[in-house]
Amino acid sequence: MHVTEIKVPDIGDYKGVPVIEVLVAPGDVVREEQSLVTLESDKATMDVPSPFGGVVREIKLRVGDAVSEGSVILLMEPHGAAAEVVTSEAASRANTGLHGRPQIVNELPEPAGRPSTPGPAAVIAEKDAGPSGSSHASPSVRKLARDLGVDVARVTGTGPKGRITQDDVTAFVKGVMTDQLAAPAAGGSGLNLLPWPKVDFTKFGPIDTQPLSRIKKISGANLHRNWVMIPHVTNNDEADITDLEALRVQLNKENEKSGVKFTMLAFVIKAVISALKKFPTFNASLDGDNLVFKQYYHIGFAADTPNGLVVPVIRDSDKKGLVDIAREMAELSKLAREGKLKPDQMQGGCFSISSLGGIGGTHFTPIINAPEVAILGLSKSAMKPVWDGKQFVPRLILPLSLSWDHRVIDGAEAGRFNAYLATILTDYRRVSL
Ligand code: CAO
Repeated sequence: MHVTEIKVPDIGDYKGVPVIEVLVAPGDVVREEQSLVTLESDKATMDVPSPFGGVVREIKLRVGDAVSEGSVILLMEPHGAAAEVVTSEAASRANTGLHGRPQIVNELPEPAGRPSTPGPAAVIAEKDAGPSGSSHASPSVRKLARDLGVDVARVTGTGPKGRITQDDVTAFVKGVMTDQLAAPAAGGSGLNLLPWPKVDFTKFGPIDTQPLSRIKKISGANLHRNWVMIPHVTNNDEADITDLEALRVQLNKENEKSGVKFTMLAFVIKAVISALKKFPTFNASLDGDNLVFKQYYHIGFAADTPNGLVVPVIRDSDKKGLVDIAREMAELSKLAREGKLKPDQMQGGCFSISSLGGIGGTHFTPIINAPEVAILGLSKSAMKPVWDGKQFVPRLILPLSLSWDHRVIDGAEAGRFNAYLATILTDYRRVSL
């Protein structure tokens, strides 16, 4: 294999210049004059272009290395013998005259009688002297921005000292495209967000990188859309479940042999149905300018599984008794943990409940599960002193966190929903009213 050493060309008086970006990787096919690395001194940013086309075989330096004229950048296998001819022509064309004729190519192994060939000069940009004022970007990045019609002044740099990288430019373009696609027909300014921070975590300590699970990827995309598109508000409230807990414990004792365990969540599902019947907007979905009021009550509950979050749905929960709901919840939770839920067991939900009660916490902000318009979060119940008018008495208090879509529901209505739910949970006889 015919391999050629590519070296740093004549870069004027600059010595020990740090490499700030390596723009190619082993296996890359590069064009003549394509930038290979970016160097940055106190005063200038320089791109070192390839003297000819070829395939990169090995990179000989890393970001952060300090280099001077003659430092080896990489080994390249040129595109055939024609490369030598092209190289010298290209070198003359590319030599800007700024820093004389560079000597950057040495062959490995040097074929007998073959002179080393010159390459193009480094392309140098004075720092902070770009066409867009104080934007700090290397020549190759500026060229990429120009080619894509991007004003570098609008790009936020994430490189060292705020330098704009190629990734920043592409992230900017992606951001603009995404905003334009997502923007409503009537217009809108778009989010115009900063690019996601790119951090080399290995700089700070050892790491272990693992791919996201399939469930996390799917639920993540859904959660992200819901969080960004729905104007969420969360109302926090508390329910006194002292008597309900006593009932739950008693029922569990009586049904010990049946194998069905009544969990607090099963009671809450029944209570939620009463609240949904009283406040039908919470059992609705937005469809353009219409609100679709559902005449059925399918309740989803968030289940934590080793692979991520899933939301099985208990269909027609209003028509089922506590025993059936408790049994179905246990079955669906088991299937969820085993990754065996079928798609239709996660579809058609009207309202979701996310219970962290078995784990802990006081309140949280659940994310609405679109196209639903509200979700109830349950945290861990705890004994608290409650003033009964004469004295403080110990009561078991269940925290309720209701997130709702402000396009559909108003704060007063949400407050009433929570208060009503708390009343039912406190006096469970009301659940059937
Ligand atoms: N307060 C205090 N204790 C509670 C409680 C509450 N609100 N809710 C449940 N508990 C207790 C239960 O009584 C049980 O105690 P015992 O074992 O002594 O009887 C224990 O906590 C464990 O309950 P559980 O979690 O097995 O049962 P559950 O019906 O409460 O929940 C399920 C079932 C599927 C919701 C749950 O297993 C789960 O996955 N929870 C996590 C949901 C989640 O991840 N939500 C976040 C979504 S957003 O990322």
